[in-house]
Amino acid sequence: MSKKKDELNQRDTIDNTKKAPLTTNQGLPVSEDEFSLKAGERGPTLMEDFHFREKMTHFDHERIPERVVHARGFAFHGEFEVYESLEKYTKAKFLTEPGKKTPVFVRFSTVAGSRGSMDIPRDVRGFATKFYTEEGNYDLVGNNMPVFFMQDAIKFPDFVHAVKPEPHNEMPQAASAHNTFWDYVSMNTESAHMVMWLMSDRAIPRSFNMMEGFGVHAFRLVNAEGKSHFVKFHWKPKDGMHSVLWDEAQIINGKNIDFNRQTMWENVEKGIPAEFELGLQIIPEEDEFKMDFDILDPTKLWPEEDVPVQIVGKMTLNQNVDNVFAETEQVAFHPGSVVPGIDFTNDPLLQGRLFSYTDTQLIRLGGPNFHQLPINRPLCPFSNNQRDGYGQMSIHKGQTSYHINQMNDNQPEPASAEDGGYEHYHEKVEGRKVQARSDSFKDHFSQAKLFLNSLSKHEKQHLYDAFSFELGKCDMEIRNQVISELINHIDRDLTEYVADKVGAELPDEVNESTYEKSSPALSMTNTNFSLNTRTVGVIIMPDVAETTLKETKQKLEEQGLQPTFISDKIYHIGDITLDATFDTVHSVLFDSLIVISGEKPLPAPAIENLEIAYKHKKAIGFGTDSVNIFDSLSFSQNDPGITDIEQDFDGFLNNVKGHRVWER
Ligand code: HDE
Repeated sequence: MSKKKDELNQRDTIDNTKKAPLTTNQGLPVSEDEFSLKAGERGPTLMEDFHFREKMTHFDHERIPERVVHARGFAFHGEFEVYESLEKYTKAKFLTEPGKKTPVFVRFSTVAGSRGSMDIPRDVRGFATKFYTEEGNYDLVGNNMPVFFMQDAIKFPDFVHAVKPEPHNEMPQAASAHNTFWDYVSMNTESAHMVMWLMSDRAIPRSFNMMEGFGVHAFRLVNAEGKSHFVKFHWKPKDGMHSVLWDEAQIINGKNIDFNRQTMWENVEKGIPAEFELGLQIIPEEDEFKMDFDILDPTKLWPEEDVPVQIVGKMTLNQNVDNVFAETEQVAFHPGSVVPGIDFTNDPLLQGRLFSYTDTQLIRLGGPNFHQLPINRPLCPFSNNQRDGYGQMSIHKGQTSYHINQMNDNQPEPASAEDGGYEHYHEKVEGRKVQARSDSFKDHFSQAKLFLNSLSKHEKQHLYDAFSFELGKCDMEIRNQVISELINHIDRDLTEYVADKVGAELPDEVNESTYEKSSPALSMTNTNFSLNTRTVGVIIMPDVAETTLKETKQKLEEQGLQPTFISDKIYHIGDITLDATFDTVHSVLFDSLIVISGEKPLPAPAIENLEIAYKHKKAIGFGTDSVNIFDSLSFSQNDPGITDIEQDFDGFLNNVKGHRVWER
């Protein structure tokens, strides 16, 4: 168990699984919890019933404001292990002792939707990590996309107002496919690059363990000698990055709104962790101006081919929370929570974030002591002269609460940098006070084009279709505006395709970016492929032999695959009880399907599931005795990705591992 989870268990858990009397909050045992105190059996309820009043009052106050963005999230405990000392770059202790393990808590989230929205909208995913280090909590509050919608934090409220449901009718929920979002991005073209990411498959990840994470901004690493390097942080998923299809996402959101959180929660319960490697892109200070963009601009990525990602450690998420509200909802991240050896740059987006996160916790968690909540408390001791406030949970002893003091020997006392005190990097700064943006931030389209240039054929097609879907949901004036002001500046072919698809005007002038570079690392085809956590829906007919079922189950489980046996009702075949019916599951919830039928023809729901799995380019396997199923299907056993599992089980496994059969 990680140290943090251990601490939570020891100090803060009220274990309701154990036998214990029901008491009031004052500890008084309660004798009656079904009937309120009344004057006679049919009489009015009496104010005097303190247990009723306390129970109801607490209930009335059970909700807190959801996060203004990233409201829907799910979190896991785990640990981070650094592979080798990074003392060359940083003095952060959790990065300088090889093999050192640091407890972490990671919250994954969507951005636009409210707390009860669905798991797979088209959206950015938050990927926020709290490292409980011996030098205090370090928060790496990142996303699953490496760039952002704007360059200056002052524009964040405008952007969020535009992407959230429209204020006059609060529609649509958790979606960017509406007028105000597209009006905003076409009028604020610094969003162009990020919009390309949002329209790509990265916006609909298959699961939390199959997406990358990015710190987005350029940060600084500072070593013991005070030398600084610019750094960008990456999380690389061990299972590779994979996404669902948009058509599939829309069905999943109806069939299982909790799809992402449920799959990972279940895996962790089964003892299957999610693993990510930490990567660093480093640029020495003296190379600050060597790229063809400004490295402080958060709408630009540093191509991995130019600045390689050095893998420096591994994070393993292997424990579920015990209580979602206490942990996932009350966790408070802040990009300003750093440790010695990690510092900020002048990225104007980052600078604004440094203000926003504490401010938002004050309203959300109701006062200045939220750092004392069990999930937020550092594992190392902490002490200062901050006192009182709502929800103060500590009893500070002593007479003085100010610095400098003589009465208490000046305790608690600041530490020098040598003794672990945080010292801000001594950056030389000069300039006039101006409200302006550097010219070096003004190229909005080159990296949007870089991203497009880097995609494979099917990824490009998905992006074209995503633009067409989203603009198809907007008014014609907005479609025209987006086409002429935004995408015509990125790529003409994309512009022509989308304009034609949504019936918009095609601008006469060809004005596309001529940027020619590509970055293979941006394509999801260049990733890891693994069977880990992959699922198989096994459709069976009731006349299938018990031995066939047992063999299939064993073969799949031996490979680490997770089979779910499905039929029209729950049959008991020998000592096997089927897992699910066509009423409760659907092919969109699985990575692949197998069908094993006996003599009987396939029922309609089985046909529907197989047809949809085929449409979603999933691996489909069948048993040799089931060849006649193809009489009722629109595809044949010779199509790509359709395999006889008795003849070619490895072929089936390869198709599952490959995620999708794109050539179909
Ligand atoms: Fe955030 N962001 N953000 N953001 N952000 C919040 O803080 C904000 C930005 C990110 O799971 C809020 O506690 C501003 C970039 C994540 O609890 C709020 C700006 C990146 C999470 C806030 C940004 C992020 C948040 C809302 C522009 C990727 C969820 C609730 C300057 C690097 C953390 C909260 C969790 C949450 C402000 C831009 C990531 C309002 C002003 C860029 C993952 O403070």
